[in-house]
Amino acid sequence: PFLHNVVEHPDFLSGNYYTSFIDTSPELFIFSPPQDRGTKLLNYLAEITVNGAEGVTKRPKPGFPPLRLPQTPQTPLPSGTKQILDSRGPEGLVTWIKEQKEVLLTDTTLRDAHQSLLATRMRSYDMLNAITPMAHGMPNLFSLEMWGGATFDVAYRFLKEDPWKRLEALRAQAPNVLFQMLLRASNAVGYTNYPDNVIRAFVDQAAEAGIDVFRIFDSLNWLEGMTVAIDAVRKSGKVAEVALCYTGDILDPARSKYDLSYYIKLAKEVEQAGAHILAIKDMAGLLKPEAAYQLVSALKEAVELPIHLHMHDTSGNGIYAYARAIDAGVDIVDTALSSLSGMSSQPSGNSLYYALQGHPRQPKADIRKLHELSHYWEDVRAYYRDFESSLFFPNPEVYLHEMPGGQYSNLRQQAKALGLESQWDKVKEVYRQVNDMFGDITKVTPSSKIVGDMALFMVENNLTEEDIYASGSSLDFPNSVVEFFSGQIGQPYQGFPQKLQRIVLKGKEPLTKRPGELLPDANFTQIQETLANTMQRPVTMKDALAYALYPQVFSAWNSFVNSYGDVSVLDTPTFFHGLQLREEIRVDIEEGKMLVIKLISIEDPRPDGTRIVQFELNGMPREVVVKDKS
Ligand code: 3PY
Ligand code: ZN
Repeated sequence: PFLHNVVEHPDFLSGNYYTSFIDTSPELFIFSPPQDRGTKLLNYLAEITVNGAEGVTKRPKPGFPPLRLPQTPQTPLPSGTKQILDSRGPEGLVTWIKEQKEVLLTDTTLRDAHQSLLATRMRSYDMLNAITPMAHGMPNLFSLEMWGGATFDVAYRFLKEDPWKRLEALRAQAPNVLFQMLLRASNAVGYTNYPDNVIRAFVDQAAEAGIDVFRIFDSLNWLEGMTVAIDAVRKSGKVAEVALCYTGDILDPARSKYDLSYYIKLAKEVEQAGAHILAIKDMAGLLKPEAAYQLVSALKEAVELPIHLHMHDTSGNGIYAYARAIDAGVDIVDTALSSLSGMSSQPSGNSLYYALQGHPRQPKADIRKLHELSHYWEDVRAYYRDFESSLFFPNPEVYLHEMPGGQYSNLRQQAKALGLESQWDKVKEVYRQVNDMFGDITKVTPSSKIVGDMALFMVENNLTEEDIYASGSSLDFPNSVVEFFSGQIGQPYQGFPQKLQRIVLKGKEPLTKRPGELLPDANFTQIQETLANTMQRPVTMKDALAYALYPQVFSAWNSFVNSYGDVSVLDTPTFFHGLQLREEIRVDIEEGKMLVIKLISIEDPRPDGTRIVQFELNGMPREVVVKDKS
C-alpha cells in the first residue's frame, strides 16, 4: 500500500517531488483502511455523536486542556522487581523482599484506584500513554496492580475493549516492574464459582500474557475455595499472594468472631497452603491504626511470609494506619498516585513518601516523578467525570456500615436506579443489619454484592428483619441471596445462620462441598468452535476463557466489534462524546497506519427518525445513517 500511496500522489504524478518527498508528505502514511476498519469507526462515531455513550450525560464534547504527560527519558529503562523474579524465581523474590529495609509500594492507579473512584472505567488508551513514563519514573515499585478484579468484565462490557490486549500491550512497555492482578479465587474475575479447569486455564493464560503476582482471595475467607487457584499459580512459576480479607474490628471485644487469633490461624493455614506472600486485604478500610500495628506484629510472629497490606482510605485514616503497619514491619503497602488516591481508593503514595520523611523505612521513590505522573492522571481523570463516585470527603462511617471501597458508589447507583436515592442512609444502615443477619460475614466481591442486594430488597419492599423471619417463606429473595445460602459461593466461617438459611432455601438442600468440585469442566474446544462462527478473526484460548466466564458479555462485545471494530484506538473524549462539527481527528489504527476523520455535518432527522452523518475519511466524503434515539 505504501508504494501505491506514493505513485498515486498528485505531486508524484506531476513530477513535483524531491528526495525529501517522503519526509515532507505525512499523508503518504495514511492508508486506505484494510478490512473496512475506517467504515466501522465511522459507524461508532456517528452513533456516539448523535446518541451519546452509555453512562455519560449527553452533551457537546467538552474541551480539555492538553495532557501533562511526563517526558520519557532517552535512557534505558532501569531494571526492577521483574528482573528479580525472572532471575531468582518466586522464592528468590521472597528472600529479596525480606532483605529490604525500606517499605515497598504497589501502585494501584491502573486497577483498584479507578475501580474505586471511577466505576472501573479507565481505558487502555490512557494507560498506554502513561505506561512508559511510569516504568521509567517508578522503577522501585514492588509491583503495578493493573489487572483483574472488576477491570476484566468492565473492559468488555462498557469499554468495548479486550482486557487481554491491555495486559499484553502494557507488559510490552513496562518490562521492569512486576505486574499484579486481583484474582477472586474460584470466582476468577467473575461473581460466581467456575469449574476448576476454568480457574487453572485462566491462571495459565494470565501468566503467559504477563501477570507475575496473583493476589488470591476468597470472599468468605474460605481457604478451600482458594486452593485450586494457589496451586495453579505455583505451577505457572509465578507468585501466589494469598489474602486474608479483614473484617470486623480486632480492637472491639464485642466483635469476637474475627479476633486476632482468627487471623493468626488463617495466616498459618495460608502459609501451609503454599502462599509466597501473605496479603491483608482491607477492602473497606476498616483497619484502624492501632489494629494495623497489632495485626501486622502478630502475623509477623506467626508466619515467615512477607506481608503485603492493602487498604482503602475511605475513613481518611489510611496514611496513619500504614505508618503504624510499617512500624510493625509490614513489607509492602498499596498506594495510588495522588490524583487517583484517597477516599474509596488507596492512600496516596506521594503523601506516604512525605509522611515517612526521616523514618528509616521511608520508601525509595523519585518524588518529583510521582508528582509529574500524578499531573497526568489528574488531567485524565477529568475525562471520566460522569463516573466519579459521590464520595468527596473522608467517611469514617465506613467503620459502621463496612462497605468495600469498590462497592460504595456502585450500590448507590443501584439504589438510585430503584428510586431509593433519598433512602441512601437507610440502605447503609440495612446493609450492616443484613451483615449481622447473615452471621457477620466477610464482605468483598461477591459476598458484598449479596449483602447489598438483600439490603436493597429490604428497603425497596419496606421489610424489617422481623418481617423476614415472620413471612420469609412467601418472599421471593434475590437470586444472589439464594445462591449464597445454597453454598454456591462457598462456606462462611462458622457456617450459615440456619434459621434464615431454611427460610431462604424453602426446603432446598444446601451444598457443603466446594462448588468447583461438582461443576462439570468447561469444554474449551467446543467453545472455540462455536465462537469461530461469529468472530471475524481466529479464536484464541483467551477468547474462549472470556466466554466461559461471561458468555453474554463476551458475545455482546463480539457483535459490537463486528459492527464497530476496535474502538480502543480512539482517544477518551472522542470515545465518550464523538466529534464536534468540523472537528478533525487522527486515529492510529495500528503502528504506522493512521486514519484522518472529519465530521462535516449532521442532517436533520428524516421521517423514519434516522439522520445522515457526513464525514471525510482520509479526505474522501463518507455518509453514515444512524437512528436518533432522543
Ligand atoms: C474486587 O474483587 O474487584 C475487589 O476489588 C474486591 O476488593
Ligand atoms: Zn481494594
